[in-house]
Amino acid sequence: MGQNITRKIIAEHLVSGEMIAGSEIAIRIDQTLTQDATGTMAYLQFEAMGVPRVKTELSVSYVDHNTLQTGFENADDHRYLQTVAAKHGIHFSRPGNGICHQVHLERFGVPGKTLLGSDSHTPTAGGLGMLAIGAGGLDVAVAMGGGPFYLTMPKVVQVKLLGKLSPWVSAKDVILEVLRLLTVKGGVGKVIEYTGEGVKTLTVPERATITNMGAELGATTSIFPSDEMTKAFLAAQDRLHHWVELQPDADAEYDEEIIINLSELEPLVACPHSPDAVKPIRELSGLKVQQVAIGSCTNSSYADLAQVAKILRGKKVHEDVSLVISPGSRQVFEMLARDGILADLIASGARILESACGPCIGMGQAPASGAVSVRTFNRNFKGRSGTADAQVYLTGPEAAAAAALRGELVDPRELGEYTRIELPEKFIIDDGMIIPPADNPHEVEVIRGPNIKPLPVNEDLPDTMSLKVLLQVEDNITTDHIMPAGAKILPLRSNIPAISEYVFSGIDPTFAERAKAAKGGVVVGGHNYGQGSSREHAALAPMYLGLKAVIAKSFARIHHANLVNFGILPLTFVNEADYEQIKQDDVLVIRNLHQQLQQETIEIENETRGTTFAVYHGLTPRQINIITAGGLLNHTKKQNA
Ligand code: MIC
Ligand code: SF4
Repeated sequence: MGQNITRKIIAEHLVSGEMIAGSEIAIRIDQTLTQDATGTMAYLQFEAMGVPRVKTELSVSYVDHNTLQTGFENADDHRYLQTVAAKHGIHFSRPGNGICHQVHLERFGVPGKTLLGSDSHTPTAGGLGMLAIGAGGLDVAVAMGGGPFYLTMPKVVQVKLLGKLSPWVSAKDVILEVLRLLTVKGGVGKVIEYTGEGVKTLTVPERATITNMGAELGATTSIFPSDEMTKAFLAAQDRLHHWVELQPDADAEYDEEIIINLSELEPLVACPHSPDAVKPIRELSGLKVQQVAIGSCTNSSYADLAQVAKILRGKKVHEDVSLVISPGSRQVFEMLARDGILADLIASGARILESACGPCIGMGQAPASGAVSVRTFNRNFKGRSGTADAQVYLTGPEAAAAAALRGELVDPRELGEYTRIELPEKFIIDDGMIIPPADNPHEVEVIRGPNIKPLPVNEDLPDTMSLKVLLQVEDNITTDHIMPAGAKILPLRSNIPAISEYVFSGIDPTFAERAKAAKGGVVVGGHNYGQGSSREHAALAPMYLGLKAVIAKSFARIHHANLVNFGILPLTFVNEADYEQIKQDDVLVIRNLHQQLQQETIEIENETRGTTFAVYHGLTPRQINIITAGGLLNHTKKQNA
């Protein structure tokens, strides 16, 4: 049987398990990346493991999220990250050097290798033919220590691309089309592998836009072949030596297949408040727009911003629109400046931000009340922009630039003549803002500011638990609901007691208080619970508040793994109708838990209503050991002792 790319890379990195879709496997990790908002926890956990130097081929620590320094906290975190990196063999990409995924694609990604990153958009590097997976910080810490990464062997979906993109239609429209077809939960347990003649027409940065936003499908990752285009990109990055060819076998088999004809696509938009609420832009033509934000790890390559500049050249941003642009990396920023393109952006009235995540994670630039904001980003979850009632629409850079000029949504095909921006033959190479690990690690002192608090420790999982239903929520609850981000809360990422006060604050501001008072509780959810980011704070902070279990109709992959890592039971209804029989404040009792975990299902008594219902735990023996120990850190300590 012919192999696809995904299975080839997994086979080469397999440490344990069988490559049968749905069963647990472990793979060796070649490279890791972290960013500052998840990195502080990941490195605190790495330090707790007592491994002197990372055992990966390459580990990089980026600073890109918490760059709005409204107090000492973020700067303290940056200093901690820089010193801990120097000491333990990690490269450190300084604030200002760019968004982790963009910089990793440019400077470090290698086709055929594995990458584990503490950020859900790590699959961006799949644009280079890497098997790049997002995970919680603790899993990344384990990988840095040389441990394997455990995951469910995915199904592989072939997305066969035919034809080539028409003028004004971009890579963003390809992934929006995939989201329209598969929805935000359609990728769970799957790798999306792109094949077909159409692939050859897409540059690496375009492929990276597609693999980046594959995260919104809930997919394990997305991947492209490594071909002549990959070679050209790596050569332009002065990294030809990193190129290897990677193609599926001619008779490769896939679990599912989707065909997309690029020539038939048109400009699309994802409507509030979900990346899969996709429509043709022409259907929304005329909708008044108050803010346009261009950037993020999805759409901030040199070609993206050069295309935007071309549209804006010699024109002014509409008087009712605020246009903000954040270049994806310092490489992109410097090239725009040297080519004079930056001058066109400035002259048009665009507000230029530093190379960082910025507005994408609510780090500044919150829109006005009720405003329509058009963004080239990947997520439009309610409230993520920093304004609870803002209406966020996601488009490609061309449509965003058009909206900035017209003050309303317009199909960019109305703009007239189109020229495609080619991949530069040579990028500007300057790694001066990436600090290599220290030669004298024993002399490096790790500096911790007062905001960096020790990791909270969980207790062993009790055998009998009486748990209050603290909250009942609907389908597709995101980690932004569970543990909000934004300029006010993000600086508390290294301080679990402080950040835990904000758990579910957007849904119910009394949650933290009630959870602490209940001394043990459960959250009841719908389908795809915990979709979105990899932030382990969405498990760690609820754990700190006493959450012992989440009962949902289904879970998103990374959040499920994070719950296990922090000793919270992820349970799914055997009979989904039982969801309706539970109300907030009900008391649920689980008895003989340790014995029940040896069976397929667990019986739960609803003491308040005098009923019982069954749930699946779906945990492997390895995961049961972790959960009963109160989480992966406790489990590892016990094993070592
Ligand atoms: C996001 O886009 O939500 C983030 C912020 O990059 C997160 C990571 C985090 O919460 O720190 C992600 O996607 O994993
Ligand atoms: Fe940063 Fe936004 Fe990308 Fe997350 S999605 S890594 S916040 S740019």
